[in-house]
Amino acid sequence: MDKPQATAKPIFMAQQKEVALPPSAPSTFLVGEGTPYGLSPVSQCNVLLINPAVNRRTQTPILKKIIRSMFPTGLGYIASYLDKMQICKTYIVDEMLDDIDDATLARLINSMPKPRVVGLGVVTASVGPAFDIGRRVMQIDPDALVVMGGIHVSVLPHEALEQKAAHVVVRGEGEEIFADFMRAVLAGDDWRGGAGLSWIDANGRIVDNPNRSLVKELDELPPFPFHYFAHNRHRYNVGFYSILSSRGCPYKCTFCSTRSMTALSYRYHSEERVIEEIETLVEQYGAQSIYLIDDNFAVNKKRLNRLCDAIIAKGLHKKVSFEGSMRADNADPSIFAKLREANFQVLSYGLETGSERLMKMIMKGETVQQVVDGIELATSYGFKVCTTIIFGFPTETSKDRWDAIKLVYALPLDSVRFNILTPYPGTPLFDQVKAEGKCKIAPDWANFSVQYMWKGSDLPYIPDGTNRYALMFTTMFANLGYYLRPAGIKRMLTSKVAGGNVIILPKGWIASGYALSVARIALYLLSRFCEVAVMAALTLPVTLVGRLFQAKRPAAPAE
Ligand code: B12
Ligand code: SF4
Repeated sequence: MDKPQATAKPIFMAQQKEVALPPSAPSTFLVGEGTPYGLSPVSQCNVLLINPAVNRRTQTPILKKIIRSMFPTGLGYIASYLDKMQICKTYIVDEMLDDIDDATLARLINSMPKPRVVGLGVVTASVGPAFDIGRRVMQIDPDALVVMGGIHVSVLPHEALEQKAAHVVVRGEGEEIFADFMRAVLAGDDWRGGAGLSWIDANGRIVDNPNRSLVKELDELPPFPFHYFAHNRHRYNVGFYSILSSRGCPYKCTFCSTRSMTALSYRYHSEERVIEEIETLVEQYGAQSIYLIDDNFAVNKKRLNRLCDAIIAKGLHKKVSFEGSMRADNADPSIFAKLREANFQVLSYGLETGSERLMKMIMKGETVQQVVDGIELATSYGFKVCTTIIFGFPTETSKDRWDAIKLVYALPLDSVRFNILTPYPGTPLFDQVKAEGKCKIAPDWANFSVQYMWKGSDLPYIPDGTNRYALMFTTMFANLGYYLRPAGIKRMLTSKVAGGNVIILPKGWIASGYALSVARIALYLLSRFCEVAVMAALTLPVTLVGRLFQAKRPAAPAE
């Protein structure tokens, strides 16, 4: 039982140099006193935070290998806040890296001092595993409190409580809410009045306490605790070298979940704080490339200018490159020049669709042409540009999809990902398709993930005029076609990180043991594609009839 879990083989550390670090701990579950990372053993921690794995039905394990993986940011912030406030020590386990079987869970919980609190971070794609862990914790120790937080339970707090998977749900940003909760729990006080909590009373009634406001000054939160995750730095591939420099996004895209947590606010860390985190990653962990995981790092140009100036003044632009997501309409020549000077190399823009009509409908707030211009301008400044397209918006036609494919294939992009719309709860799009009675929710939301098409078929939403196989066929074709064109193959073989913001295929992978894994993945993808192509052909008559009906209906207003 106490046998350490095998540590996964290090995945490539693309663009990062290996610095002399203390030896890695052999396993997540053995980290504790005596490790060089200053982490506390579980026997000193009243809080166990778990990042549940994404549902296996949602994510194809074989694809997981090449998809960017990253430490659970939200849990890191919560743990370091409890530490800073000297409330208690926290132990973090990431199920994305290590399976948590019953014996392991029992060992962890039984090692904790009382009172014991187990916190789980939940996104829609991890509902099944999260609820399962919650129930298992309750069985192992009926006195332990199970708390859930994260975007999914913030939007739908009653679900976990009704399904007896959690005792308490923290709605919204968790640092301050959970700290107040833990203070009360440890003092033996009544925690039930805390703002931002939903809980279930002795009569089984759910109580939603009032909301708590967002953290006002982000810099009052402690710097991100990279040391909590450093023993697993090889297993998070390039995702270990990530910084969250701002929170939120003021735009109103109807498919995006961001506003469920941060409304339309945009808050950012001071440049001093961001520099401090960059220096930690560069000096302590040898980062050569850092990913800004902000929703949109370029909302405030003055701030971005100051940040770039600070990076340059410290000479960090000579040591490390940067990448991040922004909008094309936030870009202009002056900001591009400054970003290049600060050594930003990869930019991601969401193009979403090739149709101006759909762009208006999803309230993107920018036009297709603006994004196209932004991509071309960024490329002319030497940036590598990545984009994402969403197929399956309401009223979208098959012509819209093929137009988007043609458009994207002609753009000077470094990587692109075509996804099928996942109408996440909390978004206006979810409300719209649900109200129309067209949203299919599998048990535990297992069909809610952008990668679902590679694994399953019961998509959450299919627009009129197509069927699931036709939609999946087009999306898979678009993805495979992009990378299997001569230009795509060349890019995969020569780029520093092929796939840009999506997958991790470091330079030189073809001549390494990694090539075999890639071949297996390619075979899997092609076989799944053939399966879907056959189904699409068999169901073609249904699609054609659907289109006929669509043609007869009056066209949807262009808003
Ligand atoms: C960076 C990022 C990633 C990274 C790393 C994710 C990670 N584990 O940190 C990668 C690329 C790996 C990734 C993967 C995926 N992502 Co992502 N990702 C983001 C992004 C842009 C930032 C995440 C972040 O750092 N947020 C900042 C932190 C501070 O916020 P937070 O995580 O919500 O945590 C706070 C609260 O939620 C709460 N909280 C969270 N957990 C807990 C636990 C407890 C006990 C408590 C009390 C509180 C609490 O307190 C935290 C601190 O304030 C968000 C968008 C966003 N703005 O959040 C999308 C986002 C979270 N991702 C999303 C999705 C869909 C995915 C995937 C499912 C994609 C896929 N495979 O299909 C996977 C799921 C992986 C996973 N297990 O999380 C959606 C989730 C929508 C939804 N309803 O579920 C988002 C919201 C994007 C969007 N706009 O739609 N993602
Ligand atoms: S611009 Fe991006 S992050 Fe902002 S609301 Fe739209 S999709 Fe979400």
